[in-house]
Amino acid sequence: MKFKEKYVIIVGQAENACPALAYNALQKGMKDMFFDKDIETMPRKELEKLQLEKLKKVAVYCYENVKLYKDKFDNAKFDPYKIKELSDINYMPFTTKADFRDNYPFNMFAVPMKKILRLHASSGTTGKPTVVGYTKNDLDMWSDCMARLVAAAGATEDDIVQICFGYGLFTGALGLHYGLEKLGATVIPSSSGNTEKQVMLMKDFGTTALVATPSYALRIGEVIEEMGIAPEDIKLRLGLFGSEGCTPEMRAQIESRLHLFATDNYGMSELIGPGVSGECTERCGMHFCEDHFLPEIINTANDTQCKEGESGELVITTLSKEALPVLRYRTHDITSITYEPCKCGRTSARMAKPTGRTDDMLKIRGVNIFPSQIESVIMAMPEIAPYYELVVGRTGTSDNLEVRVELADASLLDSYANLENLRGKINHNLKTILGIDTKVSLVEPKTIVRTAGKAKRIIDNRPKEAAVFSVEK
Ligand code: DLL
Repeated sequence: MKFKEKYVIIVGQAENACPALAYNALQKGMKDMFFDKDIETMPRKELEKLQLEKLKKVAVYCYENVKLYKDKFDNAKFDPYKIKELSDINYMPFTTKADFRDNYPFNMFAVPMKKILRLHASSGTTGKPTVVGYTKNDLDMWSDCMARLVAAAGATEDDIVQICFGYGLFTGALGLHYGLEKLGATVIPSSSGNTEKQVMLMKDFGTTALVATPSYALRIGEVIEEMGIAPEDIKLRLGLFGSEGCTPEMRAQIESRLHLFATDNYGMSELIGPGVSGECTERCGMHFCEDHFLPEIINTANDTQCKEGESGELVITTLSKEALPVLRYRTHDITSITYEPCKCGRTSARMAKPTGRTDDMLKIRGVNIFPSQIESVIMAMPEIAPYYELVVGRTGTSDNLEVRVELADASLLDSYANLENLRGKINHNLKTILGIDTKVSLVEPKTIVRTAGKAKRIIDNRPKEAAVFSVEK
């Protein structure tokens, strides 16, 4: 095992609507430790020096080994041999999802197939998936990043971790799996679905940490309740969540149902999978594994870099990948970055929870709306269950939106007046946040579909050519 040092620190105020519960979860043995302290606490000047060296190498490596980059650089008259400082990245062309599509399946690989040990793929909404390949060194780097991030979130070698991401082409399960094994934790590769069995295993095996999408974590909480299992019979203390957005309100719901301390992980298949960034126990942003992933925030109006703290599109350059290096990848995720030192001692940049994607913004009667704004309202109302669907249509040039929410308690159905009061209250709360009226529909308890992976909350009824966002990505 590669622990360089172990640290036990008292965790400060976490971003959390349920501080008492989270604190109890921490008291159940959560420690904050470093997996690779030298790198994780490296002074920023040294880190930036390392990044510059790696940036120079990866730019030349891409130019010499991937036709796409040779063409892009030549067209943009960008000379990879002349990079002198990190800010020279501003002149480097971007890479997009379309580049992956155009080079399907393997044309963006920088090594011959015999060097590829693993393939993963992400499902797109239409057509072919995005394919990613890994060399042995890539797989080692990936599990190192994951081990760092789960250790930062409080996982230890004493944890019994149930991985409820779907195993298969999706990067989530195997990414967490190998990282947690590298840390020394006990892994239960239970995959997603068959939730009653998941709960049985959780109880019988004494699972202490759960890996899942936030929406599946909620579903697991619901089934624990349905099975009449007392929270004390489940030993969960830590949630390692990610792969989809989770508002603070939804996180609070998960924590109060599962009695654990929930942490967030960010990543995407094209870049590696999970392992790009993740929260430490301070929960004040997700730390990048910045020696491997160089982040920028781009103003989409003019494609220039934003200042620290400003919100824009996250763009990432992989600094160490061999099989599939990716330069200035446009993630479409909207977030901001801070370089402020974190109380945990890590020196890496941190990203805020993404507020949405540049391609999932809805324009309703001229007002820009992100689904996460709606989620924050719904999750904060006890009368409604934490499940919802957004049905988007189009009238003329504007989108219209129906918000379908599920009643928490069937007894509300007995009174029309109560239902109307509730609908009015939801409408009012949504209007306060969004600034416009929306159509709110109340549906019976347990009628909105539960998923074991990423929730599909948007039903897009707009004519095909008008749909400007994709739901899955
Ligand atoms: O979801 C990788 C992953 C697996 C990350 C497990 C974390 C944990 P993709 O399927 O390619 O990869 O989806 C990537 O999911 O661009 C975001 O829009 C979204 N996403 C991922 N993590 C988060 C997060 C994996 N923590 C896309 N918060 C990304 C919000 C997230 N959105």
